[in-house]
Amino acid sequence: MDICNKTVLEWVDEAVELCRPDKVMWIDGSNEQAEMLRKEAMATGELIKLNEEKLPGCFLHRSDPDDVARVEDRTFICCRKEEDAGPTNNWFDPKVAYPTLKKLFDGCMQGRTMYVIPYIMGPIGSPYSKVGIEVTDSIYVTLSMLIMTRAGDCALEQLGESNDWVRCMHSKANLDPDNRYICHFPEDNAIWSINSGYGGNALMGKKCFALRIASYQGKNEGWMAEHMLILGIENPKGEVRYVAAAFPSACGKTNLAMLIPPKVYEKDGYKAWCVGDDIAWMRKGPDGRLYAINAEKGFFGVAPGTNAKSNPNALATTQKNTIFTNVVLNCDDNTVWWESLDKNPPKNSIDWKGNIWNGREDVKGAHPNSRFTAPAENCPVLSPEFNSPEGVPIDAIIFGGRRAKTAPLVYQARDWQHGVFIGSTMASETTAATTGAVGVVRRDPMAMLPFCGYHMGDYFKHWLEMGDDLGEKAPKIFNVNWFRVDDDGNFIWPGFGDNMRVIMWILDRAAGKGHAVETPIGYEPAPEDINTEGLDISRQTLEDLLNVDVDLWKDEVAGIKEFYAKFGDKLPKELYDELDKLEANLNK
Ligand code: GTP
Ligand code: SPV
Ligand code: MN
Repeated sequence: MDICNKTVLEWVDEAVELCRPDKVMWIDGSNEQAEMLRKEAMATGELIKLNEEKLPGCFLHRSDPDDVARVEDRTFICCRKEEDAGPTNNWFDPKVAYPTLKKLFDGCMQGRTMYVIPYIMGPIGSPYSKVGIEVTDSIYVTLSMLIMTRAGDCALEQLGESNDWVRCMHSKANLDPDNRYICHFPEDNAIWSINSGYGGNALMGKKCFALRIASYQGKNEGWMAEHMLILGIENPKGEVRYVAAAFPSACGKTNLAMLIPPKVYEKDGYKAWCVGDDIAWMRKGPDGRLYAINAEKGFFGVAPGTNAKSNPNALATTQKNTIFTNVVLNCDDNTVWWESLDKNPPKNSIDWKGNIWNGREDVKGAHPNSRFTAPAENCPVLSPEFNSPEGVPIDAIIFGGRRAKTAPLVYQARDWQHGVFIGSTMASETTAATTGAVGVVRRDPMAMLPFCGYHMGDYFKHWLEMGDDLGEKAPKIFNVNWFRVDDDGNFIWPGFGDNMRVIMWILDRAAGKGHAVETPIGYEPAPEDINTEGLDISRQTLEDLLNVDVDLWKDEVAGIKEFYAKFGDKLPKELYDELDKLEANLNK
């Protein structure tokens, strides 16, 4: 295809001049080209071809053992004024960042090919979609982008002559962790990422563009870019209603997005549809309601824990044309394995680091953040609205995280402002999705702490303004916690498909129906308001799940105060009002 967008051509010329690749290849989105790249990656060992009968079109990739997760301490927001990045982001002065990065990029692609990937975030032809161009020297990144985004000529066609596109410079360079930089320049529509080849550091459509840059664009243009799954629930009459849910990384978005209804609903004809599992772009539609599109075209899902019982739809999605990263290679039949896939760790196998493993019990075979990159079209429950340019109307927004004791199974905000307060005070135990300690409780507002491209105080304000704009038609806001444990540390809620029982209460409430009781923290169902037919759960357990421990919540208030203090006068007054209300309710 002839590329006539001058802004694109000029920028690619500059990138070539800086990186000095031996060759430049424009990714057109054709299968022939992708096939050629796969062959080349197999020849270099970057991809290992898996069993064509059992896993057609599937590959295994092993990343560098030092490059297995997002690196939040190496991720920067490079806006001109430090205060605009806010207290929760690492700021890097663009006056210093650009020269630093240019030095690292200088000649970094010598002896390599530069792949130029034009891509669309969002459905083709949607007025809500946006275009990015990523240059990279990684075939793995290129093939992953072809799965995760609508990439190739379609993106250049959609862009036309426009200058509204995100410039994404990526090089794996030499994977040096000390010189790893994931830098965002929201004011320049640009992202520079170097010395990582992994997931959210390198697939720049994902967190870099679709959340960090897009959240900044959304604030300026009156829409929202959120770390949310989108799920549709169809009732026996064929009516589908949608929820969007924000949980921190590795806290259950993919699982909820692909849930299988429990028998009690399935027998009556209820169905669940997956629109997206990680990134929702939302804006007010022509009828005044909030509409969401999934910015992505594939799933970059956590492998460990995915199995035929927990998430059969995700497992089915990975059975063809999928790239697995950092899982176990079963040498007997050339397939893959990860912890809790089944109870039979392969006896003759290689672990994620490339060492002989053979199912030994003292070390994990797959990395805890090992992932599959799978096309959305493989998903057995992909929503018929997946490619809809208008998106789907959202009835409820759900926040959630991993909390051992504090947060109850579910509660509802009294109104939008209270809902924004709940989102802004979210906390969760950290997971393997980012480097650093696992299992430490940290505040993660709206699951966006590592992904907001500007000052989070302004982000909260933007949420409040969206609520004002949506008025009566705003979705209702809820909070869930699938991860309450007993005193021995066992999860007490069955979770997974059974989470639909909670979603049903949420949808009832969002429709202005359904029973609730008022608690100091918001509206909760009474134990009998959750449908437990067919579930082996005692009333006492349900009461425990819904219990609000006033002392723990008083500690929570203290924690929130400390967290809010970071934002100084950028924290909207409305949220302090809500905090006062919560404190007063707890002291009643
Ligand atoms: P990212 O892709 O990092 O954004 O993660 P995610 O939010 O999509 O998380 P995912 O659905 O992949 O789940 C991560 C882990 O949580 C897996 O080990 C799941 O098995 C586990 N998990 C998901 N849902 C539930 C649940 O309802 N209950 C319990 N106990 N565990 C769950
Ligand atoms: C997350 O960490 O939230 C992910 C994986 O979805 S990554 O693409 O690495 O951001
Ligand atoms: Mn995610």
